[in-house]
Amino acid sequence: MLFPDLPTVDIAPGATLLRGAVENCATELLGRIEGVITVSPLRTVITPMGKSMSVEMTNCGDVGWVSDRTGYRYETIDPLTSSAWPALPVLFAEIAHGAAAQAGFPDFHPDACLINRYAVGSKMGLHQDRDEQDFTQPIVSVSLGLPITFNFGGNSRSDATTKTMLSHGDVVVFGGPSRLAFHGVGTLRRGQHPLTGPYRFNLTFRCAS
Ligand code: MD3
Ligand code: FE
Repeated sequence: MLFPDLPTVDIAPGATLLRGAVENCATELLGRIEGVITVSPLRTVITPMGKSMSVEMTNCGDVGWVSDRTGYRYETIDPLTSSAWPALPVLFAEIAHGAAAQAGFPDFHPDACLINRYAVGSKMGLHQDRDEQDFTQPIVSVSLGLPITFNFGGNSRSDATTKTMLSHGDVVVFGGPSRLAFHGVGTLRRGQHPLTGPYRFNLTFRCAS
């Protein structure tokens, strides 16, 4: 197992936090992110509602999550470059698989990784992730750089939310009863992280197709 001695915290049924799990490989992860961004640059996208998202994003893997006037979906071609998304780095695949296995999902082999970059003022409102084909597979989240408040609700938008801080190196596996829970993050506060400067990065690994 990749993180054998790590304490796990259940933040909700099916949601397992591996605090600091990737701290010791953060520099290598950020190097891989840089490599992806060189090929498929970060960009802001517009929602079907016509609003610009405050988070900058890109993808790697067989498919990538895209949003435009016509909707949300996964695409094999990056609409910005008109080429395939960069391949999922082996390190990403190992971390995602290892974290999911530790949380009780040993068959997790993601085909998509959404990379979000938060600058000061960026936020993400409460939403569900339901553009993927297989909801029996979890989503694995990796946080790097500045910390942010994570809001975690239930399966209805109006359900109460709990707040958890997500910090550098944290990994969370959202499966089972948490897979379709509403979630979002608060506004990124100004700060400086030794490895990411004024930014927070979040990787989400998905079985999309
Ligand atoms: C719970 N990203 O990309 S990560 C997203 O920090 C997204 O960038 C946030 O929500 C971020 O869709 C939150 C935690 C997370 C990610 C996916 C989930 C929690 C989730 C999917 C289902 C349930
Ligand atoms: Fe989400």
